Amino acid sequence: MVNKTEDKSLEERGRIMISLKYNTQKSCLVVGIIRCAHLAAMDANGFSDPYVKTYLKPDENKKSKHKTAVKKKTLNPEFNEEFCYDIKYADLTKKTLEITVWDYDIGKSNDFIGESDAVSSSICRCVAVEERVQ
Ligand SMILES: [Ca+2]
Repeated sequence: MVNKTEDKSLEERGRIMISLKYNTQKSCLVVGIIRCAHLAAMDANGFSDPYVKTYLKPDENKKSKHKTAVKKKTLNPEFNEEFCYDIKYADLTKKTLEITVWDYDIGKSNDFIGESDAVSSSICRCVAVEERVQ
């Protein structure tokens, strides 16, 4: 995993806690979006309406796109959602997991809050990792 936490020159946009597990019985990668903390405020009221999108790439059909529910008016959302990706264990090293955080807006396009460092799915042996959003 790329860890840029020491790099203070990058503006911090918040933190995201995720979990990565591989289920050998079902041959699937289980991506857990647990929570975010200290997200950037994108709305005039000083909050955001955050949700998280996950994407296992490369993926021509865009079938691997998932998103969590929107949490209204918070900078510290709790999601506790899991997404399963059917993939052979041996193929994990060919994939990259992209995780982005967005602010939901009514009537206009949603604002991008941040993206975690690319999480290589080859680190799926990790049970839980904390990633910085930037
Ligand atoms: Ca909003």
